[in-house]
Amino acid sequence: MADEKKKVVKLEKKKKVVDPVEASVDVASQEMIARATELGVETIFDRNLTMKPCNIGIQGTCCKNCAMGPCRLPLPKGGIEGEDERKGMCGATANTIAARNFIRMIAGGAAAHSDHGRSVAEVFLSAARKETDAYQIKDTVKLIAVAKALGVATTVEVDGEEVDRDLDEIALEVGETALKEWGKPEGELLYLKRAPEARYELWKKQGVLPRNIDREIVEIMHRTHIGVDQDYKNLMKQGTRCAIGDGWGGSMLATDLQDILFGTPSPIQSEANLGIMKEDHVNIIIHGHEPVLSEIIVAVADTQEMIDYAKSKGAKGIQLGGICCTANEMLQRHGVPLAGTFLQQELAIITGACDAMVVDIQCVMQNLANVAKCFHTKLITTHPIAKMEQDNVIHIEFDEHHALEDARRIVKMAIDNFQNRGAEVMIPQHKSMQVAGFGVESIEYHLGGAFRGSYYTLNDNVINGRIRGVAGVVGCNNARTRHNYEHLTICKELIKNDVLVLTTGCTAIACAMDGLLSPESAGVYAGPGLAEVCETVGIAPVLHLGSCVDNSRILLAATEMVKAGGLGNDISDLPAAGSAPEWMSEKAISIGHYFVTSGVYTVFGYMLPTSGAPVFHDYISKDFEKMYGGMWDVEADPIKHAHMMIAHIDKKRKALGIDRARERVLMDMADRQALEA
Ligand code: BF8
Repeated sequence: MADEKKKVVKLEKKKKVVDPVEASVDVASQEMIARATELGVETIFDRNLTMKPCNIGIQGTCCKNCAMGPCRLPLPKGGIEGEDERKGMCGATANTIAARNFIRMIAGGAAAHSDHGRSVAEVFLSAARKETDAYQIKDTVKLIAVAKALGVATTVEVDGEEVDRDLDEIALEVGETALKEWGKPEGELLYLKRAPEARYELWKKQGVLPRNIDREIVEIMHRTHIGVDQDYKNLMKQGTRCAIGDGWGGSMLATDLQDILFGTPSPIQSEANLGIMKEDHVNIIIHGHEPVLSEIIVAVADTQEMIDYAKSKGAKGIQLGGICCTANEMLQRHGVPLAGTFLQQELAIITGACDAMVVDIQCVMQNLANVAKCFHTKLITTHPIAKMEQDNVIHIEFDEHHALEDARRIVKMAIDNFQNRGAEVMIPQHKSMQVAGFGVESIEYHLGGAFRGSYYTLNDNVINGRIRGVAGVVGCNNARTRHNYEHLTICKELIKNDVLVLTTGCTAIACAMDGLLSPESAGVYAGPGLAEVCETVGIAPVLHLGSCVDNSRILLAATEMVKAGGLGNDISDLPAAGSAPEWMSEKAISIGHYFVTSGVYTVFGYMLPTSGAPVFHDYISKDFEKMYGGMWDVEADPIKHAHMMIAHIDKKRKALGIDRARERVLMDMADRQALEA
């Protein structure tokens, strides 16, 4: 008996309990983490305490590409003096293994973005062929712009006269041309020439112009198979080709075709955080990435028929909310509020008020099914490539040919479930106001005005030093770091130092939740120069540019800055830097690498899986800077991280000869003309 007692005490002692304040900086999340503990519902925050990451995998030097391994090559504690003699069974060095693993992550990330893009292209083609009632071409201005970028004729000759070509014809050819980018047998990606000319020429010189989107992904899988490419430099060349094919190919096409189908975003006001859920409404949380699904659900949930149906079941209406990048898609086009970031998906169900969580692809945790079991929530998977094994998950396959019926079924199922709620509803009462929906087009409009829309104004302000530089801060949440702490600390430090922040993905959601996307935040957090610009034009110092595929918008905004003049002739000349403070997904590595090879100094938080192979790490940092003008860096401390970015921005300002201009210079007409020349 006494022994048994001892055992129980010992077990109890062992069970670690999550400290909500240590786990997240967000009060709503803290409340829900505590609630999960109280109810005994296990979340990722618990598993973070009980499962430690593999010490060798984290270094990037575990190879499991054949059945003789896994071969594990940890770096000795004191480092390596003299020759590095570590080898796998086949003789693969630490550099080869780290490079193989790194580019397999690029392939995984590029595949995810690009396959998403392909689905959009297929729906686009269905719409252009008028095979579906659910989707139509919405933005014809963008259609024309994209047609031009893809080399599709927008005018035709009739009786010797050049006239506008029929829009349906243009849409059809745009759809067909776009879809070919995934697998065309020869040539190179058409969008590469949207990059500054100097960048395109550099890629050509380095031999990294992607041929088509899929091929570069497949070739990575081939080259990293046992006994193929065993030179980390050559492996990285393919990693580069593949990543460029993501940023300037699959992701960019996804963004463009989504804009044409669903509308190009423009600034829109909304709210963010779990507090957007309403106790007296049917709450439907949509989570994943492809707006192809969420667009139709937004439309159906807004119909009088569904609202009346919800009322007939005792609810006051229907509240939609988003998690992850689907959230960003619905927000930027319809103002649907954000429910939260990646790490809040389980917490949304723990409110007890989530009547349905509808998921498609990417960043969906399998544990959602286990959490949903503890509540009344219907968890609905919708995509043929993303199902779950747990038997409480409902699969309703979504297809563009019967999209409206599918969406109606899903929304009705959520409404019918409203009455099944238990007594345990607890919605945290925290949310923030935000303005989102920025893009290449709206930055031009906002900073230049309707009359003189251009990037000159932005460049002027960079040159005169009010804006010190521009940073792209993007990416995930990672349960190994304190939820949102790094995102917010880095963004605040950057804007305090007059760096304008462009954000996407979960960083954007984190900023929205903290109020950084409201114009008022300029006066509170931004340095005097940046605050002055923001207050003059009425924008926040952190601009939300959309989902993770929309990082392509950051590439194009940077290109517009180059084209506007005065800041060099390539992206690598700009006083700009990139960051992914809390990254975790393979997509983040692909994004990081296309930023680096587009000429951007890019810092990742937490860690990089390269520490076990220092020679390889030096290659993708120092050598890549020489080759591409952009490089990888890593820093877990958010303040140091931000200052590494600022130091790079200052280095670029010095190279441009504008480092002394941080005193205010008012430009007159002659100055402007000189700039434009
Ligand atoms: O694709 S930022 S956690 S949601 S992977 Fe996932 Fe990372 Fe969030 Fe958008 Ni992007």
